[in-house]
Amino acid sequence: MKLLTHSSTKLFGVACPIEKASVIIIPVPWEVTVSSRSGTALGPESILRASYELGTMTRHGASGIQELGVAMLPIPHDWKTLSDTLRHHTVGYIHAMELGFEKSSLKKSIVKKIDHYAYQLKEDIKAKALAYLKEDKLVGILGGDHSVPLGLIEALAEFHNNFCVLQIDAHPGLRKAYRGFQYSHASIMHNVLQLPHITRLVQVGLRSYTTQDLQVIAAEEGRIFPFFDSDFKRERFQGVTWEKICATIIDTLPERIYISFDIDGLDAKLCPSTGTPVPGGLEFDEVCYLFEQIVEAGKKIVGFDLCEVAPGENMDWDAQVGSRILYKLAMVMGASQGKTLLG
Ligand SMILES: [Mn+2]
Repeated sequence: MKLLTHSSTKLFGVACPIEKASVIIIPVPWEVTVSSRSGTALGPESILRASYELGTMTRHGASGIQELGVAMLPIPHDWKTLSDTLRHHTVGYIHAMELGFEKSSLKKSIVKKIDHYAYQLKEDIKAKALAYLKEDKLVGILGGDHSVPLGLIEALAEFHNNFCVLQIDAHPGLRKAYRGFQYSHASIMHNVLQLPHITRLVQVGLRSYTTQDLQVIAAEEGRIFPFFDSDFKRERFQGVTWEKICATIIDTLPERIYISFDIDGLDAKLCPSTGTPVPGGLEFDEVCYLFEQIVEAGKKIVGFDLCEVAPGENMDWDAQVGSRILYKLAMVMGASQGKTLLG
């Protein structure tokens, strides 16, 4: 695959040519299978815009990012257009399902069509990610809904025999072909676990799940390590420090970690426009501290995704939070690989 050698995005307000970047961000404006509110296909664009202001607002300014070199590829508007078109079909299909027509052959053909394009998207992302990983660059995905990181995780599996996925999320994402879609956002971790390279899935912030989810978690004991938000809250109310809780989480992590960050893992006040906000959740500073502690513990972050950020009607609030999380993810990944200092 021919690598892009220019960037027109100026993520974080810094013009970083792709050939000089240590970290490549692949934007994926895709939300074909989202089940409730839409908007996350606009995530990459809104975060990019919000990121222009970021350089002046952090302790180290833009210097950390400049030193690390972070470049976001141009947003692929053709995928956004396809996502919008296919989503019209999905909305009709989900509505028909709710009315009890899910077995009709017409609906099956819609599912087949959507699975086909979702597979193509995954392969496209995988090919892009592989090309940059081979150039010794670090790669992050900016969604889009939570179905989109699978291509990057598959690409990383070609480089690492075993690694762990640390998932920040209110939802387990363990449904098998949710609503019939193989690549549903609600099935991301089910799909990830099909890769034998993923030795562990550590889920942090869970607070919206079904009995079925809990059964899957129990059946995968030793491979899935769930951390429920309600347990965090109870411990915090009883005086346990966040540092201690972080240490417990870090104890479950092996050396190599992929971070899959669904923005709804955060307190809903920080992501009011995301598709499925849930009360409770992690604070911004708590999650930043957890990431810093992971780096301090000497773990290597091999890749990440940030998904489900949607601009909504709150102007750019969701995107402001999202851009700061993206900044943090890029910095901690770079720092964990010795390419920059924690910023
Ligand atoms: Mn979620």
